[in-house]
Amino acid sequence: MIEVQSYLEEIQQATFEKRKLLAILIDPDKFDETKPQKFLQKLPKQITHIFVGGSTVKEGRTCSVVKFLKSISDLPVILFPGDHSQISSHADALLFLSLISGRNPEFLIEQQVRSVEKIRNTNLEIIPTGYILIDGGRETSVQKVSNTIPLAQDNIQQIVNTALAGQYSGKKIIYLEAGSGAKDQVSSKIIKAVKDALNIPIIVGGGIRSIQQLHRVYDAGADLVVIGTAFENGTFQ
Ligand code: 1GP
Repeated sequence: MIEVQSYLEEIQQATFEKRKLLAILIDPDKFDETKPQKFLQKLPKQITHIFVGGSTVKEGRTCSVVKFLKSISDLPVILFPGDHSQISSHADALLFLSLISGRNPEFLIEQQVRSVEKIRNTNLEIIPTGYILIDGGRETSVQKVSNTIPLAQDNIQQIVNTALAGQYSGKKIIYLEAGSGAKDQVSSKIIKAVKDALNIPIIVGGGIRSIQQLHRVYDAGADLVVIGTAFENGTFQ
């Protein structure tokens, strides 16, 4: 039995034990704090984490939403920030993302450097995460905001090599992202190929709208799945 010491270790342990994890993603700009009961009732029963973030979020919103979520729920609240302005010391952990599928220095290192002053004197657990944007069949906000080109779904070798480059550079998690509201989710073939090549946990998100899709993604090898839009719209079924 491995002793659990951190949020990353919890994810690593669940991955080791093949216990699947589920995060809902809250976009702070769209979150309604006036109806906490409704929010709690809507949570899927399998939920293990709350992620908070968006491609762009109004200054200060992340912090108030994180504080609110911590006051109504015991679930770990993990930041999934679109940029350095979305860092809140009230969260439990931070996915310290590098957009490794892209070649835009702004999201490979600039935002990370700019976030340091906000992070260094907090208790936030930093989770180095390689973020890989994959074509989800429509242009998504993350593509527009990051000004990077997603990797094609049929270029599996490039996706696997990018994920492995992330692992070799010390990333502790790889996030395969089709983009919020994606038409096509990340394919099972991609998830399986990445899972077979890597020995770190894999997060998958983008366009997952149903239990069947959730199970398909888990069966392909995702360790943690993120659902945003379908939860937000109350259409996850
Ligand atoms: C987006 O992966 C997340 O960053 C979730 O996507 O909103 O499509 O569920 P959806």
